[in-house]
Amino acid sequence: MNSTEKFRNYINGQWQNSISGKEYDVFNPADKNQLLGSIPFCSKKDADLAIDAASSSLHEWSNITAPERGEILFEVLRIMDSRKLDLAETITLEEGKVLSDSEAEVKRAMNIIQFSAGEGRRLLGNTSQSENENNVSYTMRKPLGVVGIITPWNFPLAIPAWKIAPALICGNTVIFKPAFSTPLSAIKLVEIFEEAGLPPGVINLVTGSGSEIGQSLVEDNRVQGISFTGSTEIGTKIYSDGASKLKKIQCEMGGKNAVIVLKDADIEKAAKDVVIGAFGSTGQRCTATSRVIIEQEIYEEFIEKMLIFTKELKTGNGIDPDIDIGPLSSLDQLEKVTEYIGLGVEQGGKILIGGHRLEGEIFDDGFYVEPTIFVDVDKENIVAKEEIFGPVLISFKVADLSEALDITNDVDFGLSSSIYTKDIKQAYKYINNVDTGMVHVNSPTLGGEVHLPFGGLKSSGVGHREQGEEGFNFFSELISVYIDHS
Ligand code: UN1
Repeated sequence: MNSTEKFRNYINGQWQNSISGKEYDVFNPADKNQLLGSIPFCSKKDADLAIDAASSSLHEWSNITAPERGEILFEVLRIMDSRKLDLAETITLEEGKVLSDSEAEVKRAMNIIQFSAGEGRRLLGNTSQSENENNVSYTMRKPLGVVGIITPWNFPLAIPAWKIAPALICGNTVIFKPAFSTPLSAIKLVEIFEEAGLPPGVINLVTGSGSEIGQSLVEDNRVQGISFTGSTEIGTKIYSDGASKLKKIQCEMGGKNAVIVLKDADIEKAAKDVVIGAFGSTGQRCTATSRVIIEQEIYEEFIEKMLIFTKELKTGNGIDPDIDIGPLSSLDQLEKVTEYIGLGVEQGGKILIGGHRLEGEIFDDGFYVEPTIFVDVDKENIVAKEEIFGPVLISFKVADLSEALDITNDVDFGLSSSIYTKDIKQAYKYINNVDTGMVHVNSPTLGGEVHLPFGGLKSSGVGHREQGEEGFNFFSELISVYIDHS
């Protein structure tokens, strides 16, 4: 059903249009004829207003006690709990992922809000022994100040939550720029913060052009920190432009995550996990499995098992509970993924299953592509090296763990990886030699728990990790205090 609802920005506690009055429409990627609403198309002027508001409210917000800020986050949690299904449906409608994935995303957003709310009763510093008699020294945390939060379309609720909640508990004020194609989850999240009693100006939502708003946040001297998740190309620009302004920047970017399967692995479990890791969420997550590296003794058997599980997956509109794989999130994504598949074949890769856009009936109205497995791929093939961000898995056959590690590490990215084995020695060799920020043994490359740091090495990330204690370290400055009471 079409919605002609007009949504607004949220600046200084007011829901408002863009200054220019410009708007744009958002559609459902499972059915491009379904209009979901119109959204303010903002520019630099709107971003400036948001920065004004965040700057004016900073003093008051950072002087509210941290436990009190925590109480507001606990209230956010209670409201989210009462709206779980609506939030999950919104994610599925605008992003395309299947409803069970959206429900898991809502849960993940709630977990991080709970974790951050509790931190309001800690935000610890350290006391230390002074060199001088009758002196005391200790560290304490202060907020960074005004921070910009720039988020991608693939986790339109959880990623904003895992940046905004730690930012707020540390006493920062926020300008939130959600992805162009998924603003509705962002709007619902900000509505919840408002209802929970967040004072005006503490969170400000600006929708529209990423490049213009992002650039305003990077250039304005009143913004002290930026937390970004998205492509390596844009993250690199934000990081380097921000560095020239001496801002604190955190960028979480791409992945090309590999699973190694050794000959002693539980093949059934490993094959299931690889298929889910590669094709769940239509492969559109930075921790998706995009390479599987199999020891030669079990290669044929493992490929056979993956084929069986892949054939069982049902692709369609993610709002239908029987569906396993939703559409890609936009026409751009569809074009990018199908282009990569074409290049992979041109460069000598063989497709074992899939490889095409799905057509006919409902598929013509959305951006659907078949789950695709490549075999016999040269290590230098573009699909073996670059992040595709779609349901495409590349398989390799190797002689042993050393060769598997060489392939795993031979990419620009270093986000997540996994090994399947029962041999503790091999597992430790892998843990100690793999170049990724998150390492799994006998579990998929996917996701992470909110109390552990999330992020990667090499081109996958720069700056502090997100989540866990590192999230609070990014959003605060540690001040050293020396007191002489002699
Ligand atoms: C996950 O894969 O569970 O943009 C989270 C991304 C990552 C977050 C992924 N920053 O896909």
